[in-house]
Amino acid sequence: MKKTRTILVLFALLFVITGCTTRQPSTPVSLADKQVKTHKDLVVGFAQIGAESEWRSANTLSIQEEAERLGVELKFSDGQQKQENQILAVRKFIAMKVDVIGISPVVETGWEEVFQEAKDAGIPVILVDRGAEVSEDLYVTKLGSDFLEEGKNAAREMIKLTGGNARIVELQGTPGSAPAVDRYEGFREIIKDYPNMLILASENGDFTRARGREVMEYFLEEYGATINALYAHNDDMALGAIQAIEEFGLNPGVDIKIVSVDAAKVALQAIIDGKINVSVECNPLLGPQFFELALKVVNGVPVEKEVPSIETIFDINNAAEALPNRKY
Ligand code: GZL
Repeated sequence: MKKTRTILVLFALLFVITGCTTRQPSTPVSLADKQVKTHKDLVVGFAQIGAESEWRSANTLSIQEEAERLGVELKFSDGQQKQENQILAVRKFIAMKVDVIGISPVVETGWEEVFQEAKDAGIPVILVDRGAEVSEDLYVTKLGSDFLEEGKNAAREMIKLTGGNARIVELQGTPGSAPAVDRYEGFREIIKDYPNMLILASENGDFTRARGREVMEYFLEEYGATINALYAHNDDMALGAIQAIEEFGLNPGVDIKIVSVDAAKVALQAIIDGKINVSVECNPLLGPQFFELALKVVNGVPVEKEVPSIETIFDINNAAEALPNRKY
């Protein structure tokens, strides 16, 4: 009897030491067990491009207002459309040991080194709005629009407006920026099948109203009334071009059909006034989606590599209805 009891005690001891109990094999630590952060715990660095357009200002406001609403500590930097300023800002955020870095890269190239520094520092990078040509392990996710599709939609609308017979001038966005590259490509992908959709000239308007006006003045000096269509990569350049067209003595939206991108309030008003014919929406209100992604990333919740924003196409049929509640 005594021998049996000794064996049982030894057996029980064996279980306790090696953990060989009847419990399930050890399960990975679940999020519920981890110290899960909330928005109020977050410190986020955001390297914004600048304040070049209505779209950008609305994008900035959306990010700042959402941070305020959620109680996120936001370190915000305005790059004034210079890549070197954005790189400096990312390095500053790394030194500050923020939890997440958000950035809208002004151009697609030149980010490998500084994104690698963020990765080495263990700080995740989220691309917001514009993309970057870097290896996919250097950023966690990209939130924003499909610029190629925006360019294709702009071309489809231009074909409808001109019956496939147009002499087009194009105001491009910032050279090397993802929206400019893709809107340029997308537009051509569609019109290549229409032999009478001719692009007379295409120049950089840098996404600003002032440059859009200057370049349109140049186009009008060169081509005059032979121009019957303008494709602008954003509304601000289209609005600048409208000033030049009117000064030249032509009717924007009538003599020269105008298709632009962004669908900011000012463009919807210009559509109602008959001066812009179509604006393809590019939604800048990315604040809520950005901070939702940031929290997931910090808490180790898997996120998609690409998160699309939802867009509409505005023309004379829907602009008036949308304008009163338009946030940007
Ligand atoms: C597009 C955004 C572009 C807008 C412009 O997502 O990057 O930059 O179309 C802005 O208005 O300047």
